[in-house]
Amino acid sequence: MWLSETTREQPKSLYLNNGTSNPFNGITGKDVTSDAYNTLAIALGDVDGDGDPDLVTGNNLLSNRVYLNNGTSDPWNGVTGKDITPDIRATQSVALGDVDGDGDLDLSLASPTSPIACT
Ligand SMILES: [Ca+2]
Ligand SMILES: [Ca+2]
Repeated sequence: MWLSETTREQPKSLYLNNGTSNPFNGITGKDVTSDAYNTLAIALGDVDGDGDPDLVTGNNLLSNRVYLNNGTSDPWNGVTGKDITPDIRATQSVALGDVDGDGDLDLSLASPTSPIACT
């Protein structure tokens, strides 16, 4: 699976690996969502603990969003993104990791004009 880095205000795209030595040859990307946020960074991680990777997007001067995997082979079909926080930043980097050791993924965001934020 490959998620494209998006261009400005375009939907995020998903490319599923074809299982060959040329893993994305002939693959057509699917839109993850019809949201047209100005996404500059993405990360995958199981943020709701159901075993499926979820998508977190870092957006430029818009709320950062999370898209929970629906558990099917079309993992974001029909999924509506949710704003993570009301913070508005020029997010350019997103990282997921369990920084407090409680077993849940935490989120770190970086932007060129704000301190690094952890959620
Ligand atoms: Ca999940
Ligand atoms: Ca945690």
